[in-house]
Amino acid sequence: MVYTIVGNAANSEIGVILPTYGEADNISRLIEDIENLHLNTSILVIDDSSPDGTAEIVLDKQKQHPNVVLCSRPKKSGLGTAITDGFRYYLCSPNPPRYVFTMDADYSHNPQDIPKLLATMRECNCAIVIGSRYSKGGQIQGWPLSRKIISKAANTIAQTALGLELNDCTSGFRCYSTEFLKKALTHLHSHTYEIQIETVRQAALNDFRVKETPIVFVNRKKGKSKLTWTEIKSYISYTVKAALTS
Ligand SMILES: Nc1nc2c(ncn2[C@@H]2O[C@H](COP(=O)(O)OP(=O)(O)OP(=O)(O)O)[C@@H](O)[C@H]2O)c(=O)[nH]1
Ligand SMILES: [Mg+2]
Repeated sequence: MVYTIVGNAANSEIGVILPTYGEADNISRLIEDIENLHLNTSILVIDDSSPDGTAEIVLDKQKQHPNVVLCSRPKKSGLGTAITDGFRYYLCSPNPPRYVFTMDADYSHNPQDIPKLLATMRECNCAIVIGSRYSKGGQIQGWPLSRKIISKAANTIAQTALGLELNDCTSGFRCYSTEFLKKALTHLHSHTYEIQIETVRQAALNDFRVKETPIVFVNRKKGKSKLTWTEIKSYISYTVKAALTS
């Protein structure tokens, strides 16, 4: 696949990966709100040639914010590969950030929670800090019952099949230490949403610590969900195979 990368994320302490497919209504505000935290961040948008012009909005934002990088991929290629491409980009940069965040670009994850996850990471010096919807103090707002059931089932499957002692192993709002990512990257092969399980599993297998901090997750108000049966089947298939081989 040929990727186009525009921008430069050099010398930031924190890298933020935003995977996007059809997030034109959300991306501008999200970038601004991350910038307004005034942390030493760079923002890497991994966009799969969204038909709604997400990439053009990001290119426009670069004029004001040179720390915004756009990686354009030719076609929709899955959340898992978007995240691992983001990890690869940061790890291959001349001066990688110390911490790498992943968050959804639909505004379900509040950028105001970034400092909270970061504080937990700095305190505990762990591999991953998860923004957890299911820890005490965490919440989900605006999801219909059907979506809550899918999320709970996905968590229960991963917890029981793989023995993961986490309240929320599927949350995509995370802070990773670069040290952990360097060790884990070659073992990450997920195409879609199972990337969230594969990463915590790698941490567990290699005795890295994972911590959770509560977040309030708000259902997207704009744009469409990309979660389909294809992603659900891929998630179940990964978890079952991982359980059988562990
Ligand atoms: N680059 C890229 N990004 C993706 C892909 N699939 C999903 N995303 C992005 O990943 C994030 C999570 O996807 P969502 O559609 O919000 O999925 P979800 O959060 O599980 O489901 P809802 O919030 O209920 O819609 C969003 O920022 C999406 O734009 C993909 O194939 N490629
Ligand atoms: Mg979402």
